[in-house]
Order: sequence, then structure tokens, then C-alpha cells
Amino acid sequence: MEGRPAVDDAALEREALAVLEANWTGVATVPAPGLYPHQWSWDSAFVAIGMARHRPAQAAQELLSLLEGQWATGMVPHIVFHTPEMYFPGPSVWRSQDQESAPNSVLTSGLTAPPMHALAVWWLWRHGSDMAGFVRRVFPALAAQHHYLATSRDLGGAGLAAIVHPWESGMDDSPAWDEPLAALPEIRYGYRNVDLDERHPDSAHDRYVWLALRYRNAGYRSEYLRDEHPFAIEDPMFNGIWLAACMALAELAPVAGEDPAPHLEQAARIRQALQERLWDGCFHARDLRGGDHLIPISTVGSFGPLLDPALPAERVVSLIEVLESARFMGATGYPVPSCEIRAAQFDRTRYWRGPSWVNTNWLLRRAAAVHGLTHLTQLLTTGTLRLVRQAGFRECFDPFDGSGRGCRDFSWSAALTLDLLA
Ligand code: 9WN
Repeated sequence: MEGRPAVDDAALEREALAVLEANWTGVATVPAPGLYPHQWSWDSAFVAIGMARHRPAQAAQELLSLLEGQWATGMVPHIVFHTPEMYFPGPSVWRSQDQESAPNSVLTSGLTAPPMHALAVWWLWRHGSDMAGFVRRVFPALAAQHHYLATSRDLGGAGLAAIVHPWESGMDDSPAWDEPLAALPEIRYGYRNVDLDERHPDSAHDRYVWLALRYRNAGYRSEYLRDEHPFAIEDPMFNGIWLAACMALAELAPVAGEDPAPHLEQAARIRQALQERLWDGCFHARDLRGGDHLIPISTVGSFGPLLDPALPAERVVSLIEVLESARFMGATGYPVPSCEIRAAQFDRTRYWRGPSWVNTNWLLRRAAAVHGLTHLTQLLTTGTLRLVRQAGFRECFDPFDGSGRGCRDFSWSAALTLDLLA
């Protein structure tokens, strides 16, 4: 594998902080220089988590900058454009300035992303210092974000939030979306973008753009999503994260002088719906369009509901069995492949179709810790640190030999390393 001399903990920490400093624009952290020149929603949450112990004030600023992009509907966009840097799909695709509910001060995308933010604020409150004022300030925005998901995004009507675009999952080319994407019309826009082609060689990207434009042309209306939009999926990772975020908000409520009860009730609704709608021996995404059915493939997203401390013990045992088996980390040298390796779609080289990611490793480590699984927590910590020590802060990694893939100096890989080292 592509290696580099072993670095000790202190050197790794210095390198991580240097990457984050280089990727800090003065108001926010870009995911990676060049390739991702704006602020991405869940990336910023992971950056804030990693910075919580080192630069809590900067981490708080990171989240405040993201929330500047929040729409009056409560929707927190998946990209906030603080600068005119070129990126496709940029502001001319999303046209947030034409939306009454979008902010005037900043341009944004029109989609959302996994709602990691309350968890990130909780992390900052827990590990940073003097955070009560910050918690009070952002609490209403977080509550509004959750209210948006519970109302405008409960497209199945059973208590889960639906994603309406692969980008909203944060795992855009996951094989879980292959089938729902294949059901959409064949789209050829006739432009090509070399970098995006490498990610989506089969023209899936044109369908991504088409889906985004349909939603935009419908004025980003929830009624359109409910009645017409052709892509709507209840994803176990998105909803597992949302559940954890509701629990975090309940714990933060007293700090903000608010009642925790509605957030605990929201968590309970998600918990029940996850069990009733997404469990069939493992958690799978539910396609609300193609005949309302579970998409059979297991991915790293299948483990999202493990973030729930109240997940029934027998479900925890079954999920951990799958995670540790030869379908996932039992067969690879490094944790955790993003897709089960026995699946025909598994590809160790392509983004969310096989490689390991630091953020999902971190989420599973958090889940293991929540359930008191010390050995697994340790395995995920050391395995992830081995990846970054050997290959650097790459975007993702080959799960078999640990070599780096995607871009370099990737912010969440650096930030979460800081947390893993703590
Ligand atoms: C589309 C920024 C983002 C991450 C996603 C990751 C990737 C973009 C892309 O990069 O998505 O938003 O170009 O593929 O899949 O998780 O937030 O780092």
C-alpha cells in the first residue's frame, strides 16, 4: 500500500490541526481544498466535533456559519456558499435567492443532509468550555431543523424523515440508491465533468442533476415532494443520526431553558418507526416510490440505528454480528467497508461503494461506546487511526489494504482523528 513513515500521536495531532487551519476560510471549514470549496453541512458538524476540545470557539463559529444558511422552513442546506468559488452544482443551479424562505445574506443549495448538528452542539457543550451561551443561541435553530424533518419530510407518514436525493444521504453513490435511480428516466445533459465522471461513470450524475432541478422547479415545495417527486427514501443512517440528534437536543434543552419532553417524544417516534419500517433482520432503506419496499442491500448506513442507546438488546446483538462478520469488517484489514463485500455492487475503489470512511467509522465507534461495547470501540479507534497514520487524511480508504482514495487533506478525516486521539 501507499505508505508513509509511521507518525506518533503528537505528530498526527499537529498534522490534523495544520490541515484544519489550511481549510479554514475565516468563517467556516471547506471539506477539501480545490474539490469542495464551500461549506458542507454534515462535514461541518464532524469538523466541529473534532475541534471541540482544541478550538471550541472556532467549532462554534463553524456551526453558526452553517446555520446562517438555514431556511425559514427550518431546512438546513447541504451546501452554504460563502464565496463565489466555482463549483458544480453551484448557486445558479439551486437559485436559493428566488426562494422567499431562503436567507438573504448567503446563497445555499436547496437540499438537506444528515442532521448531525444537535449532536455536534452536544459534543461541544460536553467537551468544550463556556458553551451555555452558544447552546442557548443555536437551540431554536436546531429545534426548527427537527420540526422541518418531522413535518415536511415525513413523506411515509410514519415518523421517519425521507431523503429526496442521494446527496441528502451524504453517501451519494451508495449502491442502495442504484435501483431507485435506475427507475428514473435516462437523462443525458451533454456536458461532462471529468471529476464527476470518475465518481459516477454510468451517468447517474445526470439523474442527480435532473432530480435537483425538478425539486427546484417545483419551488422546493413540500406538497410537491409528497405528491410527485420520484425519489423518496427512508434511510436508516439519516434517521439513526436524527434520533441521536433528538436525544442530544433533549439533553441540551435544560441548558437552553427549554422542555426536553418533545425531543424525547420525537426520538421515541423515530425509534418505533425504525423498528416497524426498516428492520428485516438488518436495517435497510425503504423506497417509498418503487412500490414501497425495502432495498435489500446492506451498507454502512444499515448500522445507523445503533446510535440509539435504547435500541433493543437483541437487535444490537444481530447488528454487531453482521458488522463483525465477513460481510463487513470481519473480512477486511481495516474498518468499515461502506458496502457489504459480498454484494455484486461492492467496489473497493469507489467512494461509497466499498471504501472505508473516517466519519462512518467514527459514528459506529460512537454507537459501540453508547452500548458499552469496549472491545469494538477500541477496534474502531485503532483501525481508523491506522488508516490515517499510514495514508494521511484522505477522503476515504481501500478497506483491504488501507491505501488512500479520493482527495487529500480532507477536513473530517483530520478533525475526527483529533477526537479519536483524545
Ligand atoms: C456531493 C463534501 C461531500 C460530503 C459527502 C460526499 C461528497 C459530494 C460529491 O462530498 O458529496 O455533495 O461531490 O460527491 O459524498 O458525504 O458531504 O465532502
